[in-house]
Amino acid sequence: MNKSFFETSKISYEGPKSKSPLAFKYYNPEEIVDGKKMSEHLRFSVAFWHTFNYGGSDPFGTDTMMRPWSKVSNPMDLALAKIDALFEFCEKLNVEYFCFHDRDIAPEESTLRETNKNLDIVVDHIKDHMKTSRVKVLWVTANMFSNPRYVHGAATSPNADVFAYAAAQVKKALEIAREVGAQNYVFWGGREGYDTLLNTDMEFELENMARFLHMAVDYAKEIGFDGQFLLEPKPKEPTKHQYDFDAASAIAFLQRYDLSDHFKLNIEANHATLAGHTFQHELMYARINDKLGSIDANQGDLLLGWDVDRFPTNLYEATLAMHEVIKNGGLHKGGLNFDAKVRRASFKTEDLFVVHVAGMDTFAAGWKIAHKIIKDGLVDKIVSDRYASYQYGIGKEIVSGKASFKTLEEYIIDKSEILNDSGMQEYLESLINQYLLNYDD
Ligand code: XUL
Ligand code: CO
Repeated sequence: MNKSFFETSKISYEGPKSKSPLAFKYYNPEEIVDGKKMSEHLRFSVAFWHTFNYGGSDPFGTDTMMRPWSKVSNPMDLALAKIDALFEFCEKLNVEYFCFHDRDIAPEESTLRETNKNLDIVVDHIKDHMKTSRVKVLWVTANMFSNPRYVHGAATSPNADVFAYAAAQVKKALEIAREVGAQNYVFWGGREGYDTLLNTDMEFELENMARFLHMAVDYAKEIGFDGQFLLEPKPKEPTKHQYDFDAASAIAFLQRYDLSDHFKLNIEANHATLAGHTFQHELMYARINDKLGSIDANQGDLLLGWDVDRFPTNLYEATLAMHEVIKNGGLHKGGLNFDAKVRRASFKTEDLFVVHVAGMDTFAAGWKIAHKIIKDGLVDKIVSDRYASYQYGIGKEIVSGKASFKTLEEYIIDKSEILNDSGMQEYLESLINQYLLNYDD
């Protein structure tokens, strides 16, 4: 437990003049804004799977990354070593949270009973670390997409034995979530969708997905797990069509199956763009429906049509995303989880620190710019002025419910001219540029 895995020293804040790849320029975790530390506003999290399990392979080539723990050959020793490395990494990076799938942290055996025994050993090890560390668990999830048994889905599999296996797996994952004090529990429906409707009873699959989620809610209540449940929308990949396609379809599903009170959403940037939306659109849609729970902070590459999980460095996108987070009153139990991986060519172990620093600085700067935009109120005023006609006269009657088709016809039928105003889009875009360049004024 005392062995060090990383030569990199603790990352500190050096300010915007620093050019060091291993120092924060914009993220000062201790800085207080609006009565809260920046670390509390942003609640960064390391994704265990990308940071400790990814070795750099892609469909065309093998691993490129030699990690300090790569030489440990016994699977359980390796699992425990990675937990040690995780706590050292988070502490050096000044990140307070991490997220994991059950199968990320312990090897799978031929029966669930045996697999669960491995999990128990690793979870005990996590709890030991937590006794002396301030690192906590943002969310836990179950991997119900990698093992071949999930070839047709988990809760939406046509095979009832698979449904049962998935249920038992989530039961255990919820027990783990309670054990480690996870603040949230995530369902990403990796294979909960279809490849062809020719072999799919969509209605039955959706009903089964709802039955499954109700069982999860009931079991969480039974064992006293009080974390927030989250659905993570994604339109496709690995399936052709995933049922939780985007925020709008996930929210409609929750409402239709009476799950709305129990779930919020975990919005991922690259999933938003795969669905043909901007990141901000998905965050705003979730927010206005009181469903913005947490964020998987990454970015896609708009020239590529698949999920690339890049570390986020696009300041413009980050600013608009943080605008939604601030308007949401923060992320509450949620956080900013870097569901992102280093590029295959960024194979040095130190790169793991460099990319997280880049992502954290991007969101910290974006948060501050968004904070200034909201505090100045100029953008908000332009938006509210645009709808000013609903504050008096006929507009007020529409909003208050006094108007009907008949009264509206009476009002408009003899009006020969309607006056519209400019949408001001280009001015607003240049105004955002001004904030991006002068956020510290
Ligand atoms: C896959 C994805 C997952 C979920 C957790 O695209 O985002 O890693 O975040 O299963
Ligand atoms: Co994700």
